[in-house]
Amino acid sequence: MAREATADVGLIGLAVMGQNLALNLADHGYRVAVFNRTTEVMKHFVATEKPPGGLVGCETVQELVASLARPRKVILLVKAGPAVDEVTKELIEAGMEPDDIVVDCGNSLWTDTIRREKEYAGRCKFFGSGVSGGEVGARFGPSLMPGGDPDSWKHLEPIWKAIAAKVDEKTGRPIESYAPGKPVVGGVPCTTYLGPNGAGHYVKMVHNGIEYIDMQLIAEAYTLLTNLLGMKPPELSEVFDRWNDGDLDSYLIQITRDIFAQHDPVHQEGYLVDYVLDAAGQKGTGKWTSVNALDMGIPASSIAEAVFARCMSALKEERVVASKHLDGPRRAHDERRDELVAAIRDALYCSKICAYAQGFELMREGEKEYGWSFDFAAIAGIFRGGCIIRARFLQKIMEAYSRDNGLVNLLLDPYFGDQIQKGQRSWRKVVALAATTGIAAPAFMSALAYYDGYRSERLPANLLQAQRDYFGAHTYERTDAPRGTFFHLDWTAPGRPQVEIRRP
Ligand code: 2AM
Repeated sequence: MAREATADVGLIGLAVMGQNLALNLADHGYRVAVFNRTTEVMKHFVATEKPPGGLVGCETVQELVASLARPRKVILLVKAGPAVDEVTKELIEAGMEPDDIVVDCGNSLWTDTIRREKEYAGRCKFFGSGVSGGEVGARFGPSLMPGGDPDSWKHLEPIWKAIAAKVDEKTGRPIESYAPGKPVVGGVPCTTYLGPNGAGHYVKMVHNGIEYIDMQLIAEAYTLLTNLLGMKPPELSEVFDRWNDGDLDSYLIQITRDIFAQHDPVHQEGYLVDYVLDAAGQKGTGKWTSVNALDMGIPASSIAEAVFARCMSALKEERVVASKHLDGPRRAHDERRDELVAAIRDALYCSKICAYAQGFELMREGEKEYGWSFDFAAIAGIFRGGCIIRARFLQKIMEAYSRDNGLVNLLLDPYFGDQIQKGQRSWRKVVALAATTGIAAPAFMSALAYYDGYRSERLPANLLQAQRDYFGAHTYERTDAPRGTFFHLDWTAPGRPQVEIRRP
């Protein structure tokens, strides 16, 4: 039975993220047609929730398509991977037209989004949008990273701006409301059109890569505070609370503070964090970011290190065995408590700046590789609210790129250069202390190595090139010859080097 076109937007996939995004849309007055593969889930949702804009429960994809005003806009929140193609094809068969828009809001690989846009062209507009902020973000305002056909964006823009998180225009601080049916009024929305095809999903992926390293750095600060100073959860909670009142102010620091304050709900005494098994899982976006960095030759080493740190943690059984066999140094030091806490804070902050420098450098290469044209200030701007990496210092990153969108690396911005200058003595002290006391702090260490590598006029890669030429005749450039002129020496019977001129 054909349904009257009464809904403004459709949404498929009613797991928690889908339900919450549907409620967020309806809180802003949009009438949302909803469908879920398992019909019971949809029925229960529609029966229990009565948001202002209204929900239209659909038992079939055909019903959903028929219920939508043109151009139809259908948001997908189904499992990333083949399900996205299956549902898109179903939508096309159910009557989607060439200008109707399918928006994939899952964590899809950006190359899949590029492929899908081409594959479905002429049948529908396939659009991609990153959504960050977890369940609460989806419900009350996520950071949204849209990419796709610019004409389709015109139709999506008012909706995206309505449902996105908001920040204060002057301070850049999030304006939050967690009251159902009473969304935030005013403020700057945390969404901006990022570019065609996979640009949105690409930025979302890098966001997640930054999230991995941000979390790992906090975890390393925790292990140092615990192992060097014997801090227990309540004290750790106080430290993180203090750290939140300054440059480190961020969602991840806030939840860390709250996690340390959480008692164990099972035992009568003790803190939950001490009972949580130290084996981390991952869904893949950190790995994708690292693989992409390797593919493009960008040294996002700390992001990769954060992924490997999770892999190391997952080897729980092996580590338990190894801990009985492999010796390390004693954890003795003569640092003063307050000074060491402050130094760990500085190490965390400096490492974090390097992590963001890597993420933004990766996006700079990504835009070249895929022909996008990113506004980096706008990207930092939409990370200020709603998303997991939201933090006070993103305002500073936004300001840095507003001064110069062509900024090659965040470390070269005067503000951030100065911040590192102020913190680097402590940072080095903490990294050295981790090494001498045998505490694994791979992200702190790799961030420092990144910093020292990046500021090195000369690295030992001359030797690498000589070795490569020695065993494989891979050639080398000379410091006294123009770049692009390559030499080879027969190292076992040395004479004058042979010159090989290569033109691009
Ligand atoms: P389900 O409730 O029927 O499992 C997250 O997994 C969401 O994606 C759920 O709403 C799930 O529906 C939906 N989903 C996963 N795979 C799907 C598919 N192949 N087709 C339609 N929906 C799918």
